[in-house]
Amino acid sequence: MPYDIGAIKEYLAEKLSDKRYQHTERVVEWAIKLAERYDVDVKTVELAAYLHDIAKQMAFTDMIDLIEQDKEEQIDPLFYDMPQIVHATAGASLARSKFGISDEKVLNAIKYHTTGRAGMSDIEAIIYIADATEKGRDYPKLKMHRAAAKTSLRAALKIISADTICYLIASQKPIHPNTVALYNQMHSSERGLD
Ligand code: DGI
Ligand code: FE
Ligand code: FE
Repeated sequence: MPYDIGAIKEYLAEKLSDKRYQHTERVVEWAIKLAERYDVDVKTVELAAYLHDIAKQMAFTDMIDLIEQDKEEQIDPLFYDMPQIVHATAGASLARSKFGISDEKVLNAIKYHTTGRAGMSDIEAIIYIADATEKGRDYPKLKMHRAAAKTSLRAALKIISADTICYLIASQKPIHPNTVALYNQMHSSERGLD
């Protein structure tokens, strides 16, 4: 699949703040390390990492328009209650429409990088984990989360999904079903995930 990483970086540098662009670069760097560690295709992970927050600084209504124009995506009614999650689906739409990305593995890694979901692929997990635990993040359990990422993708998904839900509850925010589904899958002994 041909894609132009130079054009993507140029677009990111123009559309994202310096801070957000630097976050993206740290996610790329960390995601590549995790891909090497877990024997996942590095080029696919690198592309998804660059693109993961491509829509992060778009206006809410522009993100909604973008998703509405994309035949492959749908407006989730919960977007209106959870504006922070919309950039993930909008990012997948933008990757499709602006950069001609058609690799579903990349598109799903972008789409599910914020909420996660049950049954995440290794590529999706790496983007979700690298995003939450890049070294510029600043929260008390960061060290523990990075250590979990080095232990196993599953260990990291387990602890990150739990802490995300704790954070959302502590801030009285609604929780998306995909966030809950990831947490439940990671905390289900029946499936032998512990
Ligand atoms: O885009 P980033 O800041 O790099 O990170 P992100 O894509 O993980 O977005 C984090 C935001 O998404 C943070 O404000 C929490 C929010 N979020 C994640 N899952 C949910 C959620 N917000 C709501 N309301 N519900 C969720 O399930
Ligand atoms: Fe994001
Ligand atoms: Fe991010």
